[in-house]
This record gives sequence, structure tokens and C-alpha cells, in this order.
Amino acid sequence: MHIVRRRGWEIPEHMVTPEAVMTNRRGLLGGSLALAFAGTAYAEEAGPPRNPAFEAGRALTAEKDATTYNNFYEFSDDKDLWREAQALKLRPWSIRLDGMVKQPRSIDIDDLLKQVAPEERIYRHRCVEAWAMTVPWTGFPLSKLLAIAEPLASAKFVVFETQVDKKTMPGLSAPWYPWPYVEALTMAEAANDLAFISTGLYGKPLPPQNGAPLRLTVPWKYGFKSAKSLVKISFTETRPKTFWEAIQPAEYGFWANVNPAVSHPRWSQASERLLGSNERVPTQIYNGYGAFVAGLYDNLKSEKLFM
Ligand SMILES: Nc1nc2c(c(=O)[nH]1)N[C@H]1C(S)=C(S)[C@@H](COP(=O)(O)O)O[C@H]1N2
Ligand SMILES: [Mo]
Repeated sequence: MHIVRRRGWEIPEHMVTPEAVMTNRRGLLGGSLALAFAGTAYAEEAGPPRNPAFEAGRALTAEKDATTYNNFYEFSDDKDLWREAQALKLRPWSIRLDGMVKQPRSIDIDDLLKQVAPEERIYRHRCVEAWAMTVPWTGFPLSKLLAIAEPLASAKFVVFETQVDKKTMPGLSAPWYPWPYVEALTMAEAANDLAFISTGLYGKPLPPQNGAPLRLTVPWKYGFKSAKSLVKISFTETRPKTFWEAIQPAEYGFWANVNPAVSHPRWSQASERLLGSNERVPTQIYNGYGAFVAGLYDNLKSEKLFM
């Protein structure tokens, strides 16, 4: 049977981009010319404005590499799961905001997207497995979502939960994993300017395999912290058990800040392999974002911050 399915990148652009940004695009074309010169351009119809505060310092990964080599265990533990991931149903989609908030509720993704102004940020990404990429995300600061959720002052952690849909996610049939995929940040980490919610990639709607329609992006931490396809964001007083911590606490902890000097028990974290070229480059502490985030950990020296 031939099933016609609307893929993530076929969603009309006006559904994900407010009118104000659409009409502003022509003014951005000069910027893309300069980028082409720098060798980091991508085939863009010009997305939302790029935030210049985040300099990646290395060439962009090819879009094809970032969208065909993925970790998304709900689909498969193979890296080439992108075909299976096209089955993810992206609409209707709502996000539950609950726990220690003023008023628990669900918000439709399109209502949410109307309340936030999209921007583009080029971030480095470092997987705990030691592969890395550099990609342009579209989205908005996580702090904007915190403001919408209205957490109580007594909340200490933000917990992110991924979609569980047995019909479209074959990986869920592996019973030894503690589904749903759960990740968490402290409130201070979540409020940090670097913490981002991604809704797009390379100026297009976020592909399912990269975590459509809404994905956490915390680039100073190992990639597993950046939970995909979020359906619930809740606020708690106590630190939750996160997915990979539940599986193997000695290898994948709560903090998981990138540090080349702290080896994974089974391999070195000193360098990383760039997707595409396979070039090995040195890994940087906090993935190079220490100026933004190192201060978050000044009073947490007794924690296992780097695993
Ligand atoms: N729900 C969910 N989120 C997830 C994962 C996953 O398996 N399931 N894998 C994580 C890991 S290990 C990495 S490295 C990144 C990979 O993101 P990418 O495929 O967009 O590069 O997603 C993270 N988020
Ligand atoms: Mo990862």
C-alpha cells in the first residue's frame, strides 16, 4: 500500500515562521553572501535572523550528514534511522507543562510558536560517543518557555520528556530501556542564555530524526542531554533519574558537561570526530562554551560535573 505522508520538511513555512520574520527576509540576503565566502553557507531560503553571539569557530557540517547520522533510540539504535523516523506524526502536537507551576496545562505547539520569536544559532554538538557536528538551529531560548510555563519559585529542576508512540517508534519495543526518554536541567542551567529549544535546522523545519517538532539543545553538555520530540516539561523539587543515568550511572551522569580531561570509562574524551570529514579535533571544556556556563558550577565542585 502506498501511504502519502507529510514529512517534517514539507510543512509549509508559514506554519512555523511568524509573518514578521518572513517579510524581513530580503534584508538578510547580504549576510548570506558573506557566509558563502566564508565557506559555511548552506542552501537557505534565509531563515530567521542569526544570533551573532554564538560563533562556532569551525565550518558547518553538511546538512546531509547531520540529518542521516543520528541518535534517536525510540526509532533504532542504528545511526541510519532517519527513514524510520519519517513516520513520526508531527501534528497535532501538544506539550504538557506541569509539576511545580502556577497552573498545570497543555499547550498546542502552534500556539506556543506564536508566542516566541524565532532566531538562528550555530552551535557545536558533541556526542558522548566522540562524534561532533556544527549546525544552524532555528528556535528560541529555553528561558522563553520557562516564562510561559510560570514555574514556582521553589522549583529546582526542569524535566524534559520525549514522545512515546509505539505505533511509529519501533525502538520502544526494546523493553530493557526505561522509556520514556527523560532528561533534566537545574533551573539555573535552564535559564542560561545558551539553553535553547530547537524547532528547525538549516533554515528548514526540524526533521523528525533530529527531534521534531521541539527539541532541547544544550551544547555545553554531551548530546544525550538534548532530548528530542518533547511532549512534557515539568518542574520538580527533587532531581529526577534521567534515561541514561538509569541505564548506566557510572557512564552517563546527570551533569554530563563536556570535558576532554575526564575520560568515559571505556574511551578518551580528549578529541572528537567531525561528521563528514571524519577529521579529529581537540575537544574543549564545556564544548567551548565555558564563558557562558562555567559560572553555573562554581558552588557545585563536589558533584560529578563532567560525566
Ligand atoms: N528522545 C531522544 N532524545 C535524544 C536521543 C535519543 O535516543 N532519544 N539521543 C541523544 C543523543 S545521544 C544525541 S548525540 C543527540 C543526537 O542528536 P542528532 O541526531 O540531532 O544529532 O540526541 C539526543 N537526544
Ligand atoms: Mo550522543
